[in-house]
Amino acid sequence: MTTRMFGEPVLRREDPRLLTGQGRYLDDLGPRALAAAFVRSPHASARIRDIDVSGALDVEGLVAVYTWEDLPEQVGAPLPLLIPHPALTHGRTAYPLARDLVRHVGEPVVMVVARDRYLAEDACALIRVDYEVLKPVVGVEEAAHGGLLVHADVPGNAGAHLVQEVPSAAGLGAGEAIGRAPHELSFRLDIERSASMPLEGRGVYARWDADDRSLRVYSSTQTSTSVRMAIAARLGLPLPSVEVIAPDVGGGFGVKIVHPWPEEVLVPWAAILLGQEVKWTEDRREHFISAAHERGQVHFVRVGFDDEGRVLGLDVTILHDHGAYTPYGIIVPIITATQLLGPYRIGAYRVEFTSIYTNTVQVTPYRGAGRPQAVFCMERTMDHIAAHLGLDRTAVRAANLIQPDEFPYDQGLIFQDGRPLIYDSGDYPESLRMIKELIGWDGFPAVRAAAEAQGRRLGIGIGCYVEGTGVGPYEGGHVQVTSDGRVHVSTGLTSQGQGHETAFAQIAAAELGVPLERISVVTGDTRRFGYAVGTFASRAAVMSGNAIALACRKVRAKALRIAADALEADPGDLEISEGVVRVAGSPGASIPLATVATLANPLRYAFDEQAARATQFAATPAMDRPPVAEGEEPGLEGRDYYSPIRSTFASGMHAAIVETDPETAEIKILRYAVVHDCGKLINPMIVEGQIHGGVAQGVGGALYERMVYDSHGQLLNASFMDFLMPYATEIPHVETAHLETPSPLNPLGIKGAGEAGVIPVSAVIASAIEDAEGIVIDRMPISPSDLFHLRATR
Ligand code: MCN
Repeated sequence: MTTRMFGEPVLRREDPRLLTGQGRYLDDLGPRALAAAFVRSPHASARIRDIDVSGALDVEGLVAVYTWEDLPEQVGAPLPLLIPHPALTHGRTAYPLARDLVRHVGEPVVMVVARDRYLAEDACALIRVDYEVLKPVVGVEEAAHGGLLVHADVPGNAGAHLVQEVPSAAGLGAGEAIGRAPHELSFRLDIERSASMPLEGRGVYARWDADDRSLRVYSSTQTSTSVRMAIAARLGLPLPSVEVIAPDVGGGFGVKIVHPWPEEVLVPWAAILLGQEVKWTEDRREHFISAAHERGQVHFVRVGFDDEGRVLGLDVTILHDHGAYTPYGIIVPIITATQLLGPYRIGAYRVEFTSIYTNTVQVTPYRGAGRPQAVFCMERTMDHIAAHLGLDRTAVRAANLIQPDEFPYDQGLIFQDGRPLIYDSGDYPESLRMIKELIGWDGFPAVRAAAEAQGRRLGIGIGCYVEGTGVGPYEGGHVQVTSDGRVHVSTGLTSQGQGHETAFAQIAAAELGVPLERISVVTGDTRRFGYAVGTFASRAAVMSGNAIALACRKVRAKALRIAADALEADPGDLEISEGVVRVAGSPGASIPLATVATLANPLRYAFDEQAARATQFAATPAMDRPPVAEGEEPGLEGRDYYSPIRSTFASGMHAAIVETDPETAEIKILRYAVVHDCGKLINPMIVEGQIHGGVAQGVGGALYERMVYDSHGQLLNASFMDFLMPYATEIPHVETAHLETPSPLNPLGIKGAGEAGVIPVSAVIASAIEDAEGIVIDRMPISPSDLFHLRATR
C-alpha cells in the first residue's frame, strides 16, 4: 500500500467499474417500475384547443394519463427561474406540462404512465391534441427585428438587455477610443447552436414508501441537493423525507444542471399518487427537442488599435438566441460579455447583449458556457488586427497580454457570480512562449513550404483564453475515520465522469496521511451530504476539493489531540503517515488512526485500574473529566465548508496545424497542442483527460455540430444519424503541457479544469483554416462544403 498524494498521476479508480459495464446508470435501476412517456408538441408555436385522451384508455397496461389540468397547483406551477438578474426584465419559464400554449417543438403536453415504456408510447400515439398552429419565430435576427412574438408580453422578444462599459485609463469610452485609434476594423462573427449531448440522456426514477411517508428519487442530474429541495417544496413533503441520489451519470456537460426538469417533478408526483415506482428515461430524440441547447450567438465587433496591434478600444454587440425560455437566467451571454477580454489588457471596452426569445429549444449552459463564443470573438479580432498590420499573430497577442506582475488584475467588469472580475494569478507570456514552442510556431513556415512543394495546403492557428472557475457560493465536505482505519469522504455535489472519486481521495490521502486505498468517496447522495450547489462551472475541484481538505484538517487536528493524550506527547510533535500517528523522530511511539477512531468514540467508561487502586476508588483528576471532552463530539469525523470571495481564473493557449484539401475542401487537424494552467494540479492525468475530452467537444463545435432548424421551427437533424459528432477517428492526438500558477484565493491553490479543453477550439481551427486558405473565417462550425462555398465566392 502506498500513500498516493496530491499532484500525482493516479489512475482513475472509477474507470474499471465504468469501463467494464459495472456502472449503475439511471436506466439500470428500477427494472419493475412503471414507465412514463410524454406526448410532446409537434409544433414550434401553437395554442392547445383540446386534448382527447380517450383513444389511449383502452391500451392494455395503461395506468394513468395526466394533462396540466390534472396537476395540483404547486406541481403545475411554472418551473423556477433559477438565476434571476436585474437585466433579465422578462424572464420566462415553462409549465411542467403545457398550459394553453406551446412554444417549441418537444414541449411536454401529456404524461402517460403504463406498465412498460412500449405501452406508454402506444398510449401516447393514441392521444389527440387539437392545436391551433401559430407562425413561429425562428432565427435570432428575425426574432429581434420581426413582429412575431414568442411570449405575447415580451416586446421585441427581448428577455434581457445588458450593457457593461469600462473606460480607458485616460477616461475614454470605447466609442471615443476607437474613433481616436490609428486603425479601426469592424466585422460580424457567428456561432451556431450545438448542445451538451451526453451519451446518457436525462432520467428520473422515484420510489414512494407509504409506511414512513418518504420518497427516494434517483435522477441523472448535476445537482441532487437542489433537485431534492425542489421536489420537497413542490410536492409539499418535509425535506428530511426526501432523498435524491445521482447514480453513475453518463455525462452531463451542463444540460443536467437545470432543475427541476418537468420530469423530475412529475415522475415523483405520479409515484406518490399511484403508490408505485415510476421511471422515465429520456430517448435521444427527446433530448434533442426537449432538453437544452447552447452557443447560438451573433456578434458585431468594432475595434481600434495602434501600429503594434495594441487594442485601444473594443465595442461588441451580441444577439443571444435564448430559445423559448430562460430557466437558467442569462448566465451564458453574461459569461461571453465578461470573459471576452481573455488574457488581454484592453484600452476601453463596451459590451452589450440582448437575449432574444425564439420558438426553439431553450438555451442553458453547455461546457464552456458562453466562453467559446467569447474567445472566438477576441481571437478572431487578434487575427484580424495582425492581418491588417501585417504582423505575426502571436506578436499582436504578446503586445496585449497582461503581465505576471499585474495580478490581481481587475478587468472592471461584473462577472457571472455578481462579483468583480478580478484575475487572481497567471503567467500569460510564459503560456505563449510554451505554446509556440510546443506547436513549433516559429518553424512552421518551413513546414508549410515543404508541404506546399507536395501540393498540400497547411495552416497554423492559435487561441488564448481565461476562464473563471470555481464559482461560489459554497460546497461542503464530510470526512469520517472509522475504527477499521478506513476513511469515508462525502460531498454534496455530483459526478458525471470527472474522476472525483480519485481526485478527492487524493486530497484526503495527502491531508490525513492515509493510503489512498483506504479512502472511499461518495458524491451526489443527499443521504450522505445534504447541502451543496452542484457540479458546473469547473467548480468541483476548487469548491469540494478545498472543503474536503478543510474537513480533513479538522479530523487531523482531532486525531492529533487524541493521539497526543494516548502517547503522552505534544500534538505538535506528532505526524501521520500510512494511516499511523507517530511521534516525530521516535518511531516506536505510534498509534494507528484506526485506534484513534476507536478512542474518539468511547462506548463505555474505561476502567483505569491503576488509578483506581492508587486512590482506592476515590475520584482522580482524570476521573473528573467526562470521557468526551467539552466542545468535542464523539467520533473521528469532521465537516467543513469552503466559500470563496470570488472565482479563480484558469487560463490556457491552444494551437493547431490543419490541412485543407485543395480540391475537396476536406479539413484535417494534423496537430493540436494545449498549454494549460489550472493552478496546483491534483491529478495531472485526470486534467489531461478532461482537456482531451474538452478538445474533442470543441472539435465537434468547430467542424461538425449544428442544430438545423427550418422556418417552421422543426429541428431537422434531431438524431445521431443526422447530427454529426466527431468519433475518435476525427480527434487528433492532443499534446499537452501544464503551467502551474497557484491561486492565492483557496487553501489548495487550485483552479478549475473541466471546461478548459473546449473553450478556444473554434477560434484555433478558424485561425488555422484562415491561415491555410487566405479566406476570412467568420462563422463556426465550418464544414468542407462551407469551405468549398467560401472558396467559390471569395
Ligand atoms: N482537477 C485536478 N486539478 C485541478 C483542477 C481539476 O486534478 N487543478 C480535476 C478535478 O479533481 C476533477 C476534474 O479535474 O476530477 C475536473 O475538475 P473541475 O475543473 O473542478 O470540474 P468539475 O469537476 O466541476 O466538473 C465540471 C466540468 C464541467 S462545467 C463540465 S460541463 C463537464 C466537465 O467538467 N462535464 C463533464 N467535464 C466532464 N467530464 C465528463 N466525463 N463528463 C461531463 O459531463
